[in-house]
Amino acid sequence: MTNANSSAQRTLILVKPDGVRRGLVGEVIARVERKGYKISALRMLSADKSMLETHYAEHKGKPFYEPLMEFMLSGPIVAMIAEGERVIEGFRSLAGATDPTVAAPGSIRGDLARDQGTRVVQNIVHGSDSPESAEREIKIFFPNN
Ligand code: D4T
Repeated sequence: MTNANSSAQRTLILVKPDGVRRGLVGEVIARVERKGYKISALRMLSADKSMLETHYAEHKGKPFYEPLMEFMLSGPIVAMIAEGERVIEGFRSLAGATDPTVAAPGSIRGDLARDQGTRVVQNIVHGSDSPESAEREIKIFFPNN
């Protein structure tokens, strides 16, 4: 084996304002750590509009874009970098489906979130969906990492 660590990855995880408001930061961190991933950076911040415009550029123009921006600006968030083999896929599995109503029980969204009747889904966490997205998103929230 020339590269025994080829599947090691990093991902950006956000605890969104609903997760912070509900006191679920520790719960999210505990699940990530219990799964065995390493948290290599962590910060609480209030996102600004330009960070979110970059982060959610792919959703610009969609009906949920403005409510999503408003929601993400509605309170502090917690950003972290998690590392490990296949962590991108692994965290998305821990998070569960985007729609918390049908997210599998056992997942963060399946256990801890539901439809609140709002114009944007409030689903506690974000996780990068590819290595390219992860590196792009990490730069937004951790410019020095
Ligand atoms: P994030 O990006 O927050 O981890 O969520 P997902 O990867 O699961 O979902 P996404 O990027 O497709 O959507 C971003 C954000 O918008 C909300 N949303 C999404 C919504 O309110 N209505 C919708 O129809 C979609 C697709 C939820 C997450």
